[in-house]
Amino acid sequence: MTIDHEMVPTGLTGLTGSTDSGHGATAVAHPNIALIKYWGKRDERLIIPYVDSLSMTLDVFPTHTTVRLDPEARTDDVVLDGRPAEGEPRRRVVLFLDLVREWAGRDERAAVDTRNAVPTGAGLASSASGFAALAVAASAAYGLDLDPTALSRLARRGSASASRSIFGGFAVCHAGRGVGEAADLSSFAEPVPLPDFDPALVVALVNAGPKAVSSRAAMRRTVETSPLYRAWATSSKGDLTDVHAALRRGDLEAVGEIAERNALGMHATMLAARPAVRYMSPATVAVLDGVLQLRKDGVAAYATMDAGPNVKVLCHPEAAPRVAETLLAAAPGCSVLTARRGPGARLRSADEQ
Ligand code: 2P0
Repeated sequence: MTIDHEMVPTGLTGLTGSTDSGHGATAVAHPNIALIKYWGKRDERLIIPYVDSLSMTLDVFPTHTTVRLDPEARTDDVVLDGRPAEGEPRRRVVLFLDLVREWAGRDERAAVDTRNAVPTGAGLASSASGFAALAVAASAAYGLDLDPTALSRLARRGSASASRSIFGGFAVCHAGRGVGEAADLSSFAEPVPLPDFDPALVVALVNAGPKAVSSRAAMRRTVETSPLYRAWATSSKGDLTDVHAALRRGDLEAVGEIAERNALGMHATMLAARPAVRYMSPATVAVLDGVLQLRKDGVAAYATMDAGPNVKVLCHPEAAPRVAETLLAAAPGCSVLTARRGPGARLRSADEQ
């Protein structure tokens, strides 16, 4: 398999030039949007998905994360978007650092400073970019020299979707096989080389506020109570096979149709959970109507939605302005932004802004 530079995280070998004084490192990572979704864990501790997923890493909304070791400190210090993190977000970062310390055989505490260009927890994949950046920065700060597969497994322990943001362009995350260590070793993401497939993804932000139900709680409830979950997980396997074939053909229309049905099916599993989880708002449905209208008018545009009310619309780059205009008209008050495929997670050198 050929891997172009966009797909491989750079600066992951050693500390030279990429860390400050060997005690700290800064990394940047971008969110990804799944065309075939991950929803549901078969191992909550190791974060092993039930289903394979496939995504496009974006060129917008980066997360920048610095990890600096502090041999004097007795606890980790975690700052998220300029404020001390508390509660669950802090607990997840500390748990992640504990894992990195275990892998590195070290015990220093760390100061973590992470900044999202995207609203945190709004269904815009901030945990994907967040844990991908943290995996790259923390592994470098603690002196681990991980290959992309190991780095992707590490990122998965923060958030399964983060395993995909290690790579640029398109990536597939394997749900893995077996249980325990076998599952842990076989669940990772890897790039899907598609150098010529470069669609646009128009993001319609209908609400940038934090979601009412975390994706973690929502997927647990769905797996435990939704009678539709298993049917979706089974059909998702077929969707993945079909999307691989469509991607190889560069057939955006087929890719979009498969991605849209996969996302709507995932939301159907949530609507059938007890009690239901509903991330769609009236503005979401208005945007979906706008997408249908575009298709009626002959514009190839296909929607996907994650754990939030925002909609991402796949289209040809030349159609993006028209798509953006239509979505704005369909849901006045939303804001739109056009993303393209973006780079993998990487260490940032000291002189970069
Ligand atoms: C995805 N989502 O494939 C799916 C589709 C949201 C809907 O991955 O519990 O933050 O940390 O592994 O990765 C969002 O969930 O969940 C997500 P955890 P994550 O992108």
